[in-house]
Amino acid sequence: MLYVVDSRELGKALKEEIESKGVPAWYVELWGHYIVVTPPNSKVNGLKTPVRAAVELKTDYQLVSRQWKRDPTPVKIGDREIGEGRLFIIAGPCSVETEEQILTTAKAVKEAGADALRGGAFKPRTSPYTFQGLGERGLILLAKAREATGLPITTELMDPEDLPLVVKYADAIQVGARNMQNFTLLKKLGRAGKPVLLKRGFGNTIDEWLLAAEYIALHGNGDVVLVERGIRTFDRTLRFTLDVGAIAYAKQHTHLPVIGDPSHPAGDRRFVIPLALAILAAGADGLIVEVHPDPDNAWSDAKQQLTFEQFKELVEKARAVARALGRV
Ligand SMILES: [Mn+2]
Repeated sequence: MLYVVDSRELGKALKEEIESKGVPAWYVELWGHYIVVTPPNSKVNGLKTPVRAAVELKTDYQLVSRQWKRDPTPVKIGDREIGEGRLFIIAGPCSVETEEQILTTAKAVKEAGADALRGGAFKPRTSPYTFQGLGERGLILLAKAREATGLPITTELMDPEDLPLVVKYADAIQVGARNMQNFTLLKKLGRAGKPVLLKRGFGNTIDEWLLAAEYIALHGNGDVVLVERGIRTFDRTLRFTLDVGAIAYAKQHTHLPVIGDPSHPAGDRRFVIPLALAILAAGADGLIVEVHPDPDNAWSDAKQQLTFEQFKELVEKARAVARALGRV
């Protein structure tokens, strides 16, 4: 059950009243609402605290569901908003490598029309022998690029221990596919005070993805952006299978923004633009895409990163699709 009340005092009173009847309850302030939630299918009768709305949800994820909050939730990244009605593009290299690399990329993607800069400092790599990221040095270089261009920066957090460090530099924190169900990390991000870009695990269902978002919201952070990045199927021709249906489904079932990553499912730069356009056509609010000044010599994901020229082409085509769908 989800209850919306008129004040913090009423929220706390309602939580106490429900708990006195032996049912667990959580109080959260999210998206301008005072909310009390109890586990799904745990209706309590005869409550005395006045409530504005009591909603019985038909899903396990409650806070992030569109069943009670029909208006879309915009999420602010730096001074820019990601949400319904406009196209938001995050671009940058897979990994931060050198000062020159990140600065030239930041300038190029900004000029082409990107809204935010991405760059990995802590890299989740399949092999322990491959480049693991520059760590804090990478974060410092990202901050320099923000200073030079004004673009907000997003980067992945892997280890909950690095949270204070990443919070210090990043405007939004990425949770990678491999960490989507790292519940310790998700709970900590609930208290991080920064927007979260939550990638879908490549072996996870849509419901598991939405429940991961619910974890972050229930622990106090409503600024969550869902990111579809491809799943693993029987077909290994492309690196992953982009699940465009998941984007359409998530847009209808949650009020949170949904974006797509065309780079990792493509695995090859020749397929990134078509996948990006499919992501937008399926209803996503934006893209997160890998761009590198010299992709062939990149220290990670060399095959799939776009050149500056290709990124310009992507932005032009993406804008045309967005316009056709009534977005700006
Ligand atoms: Mn990558």
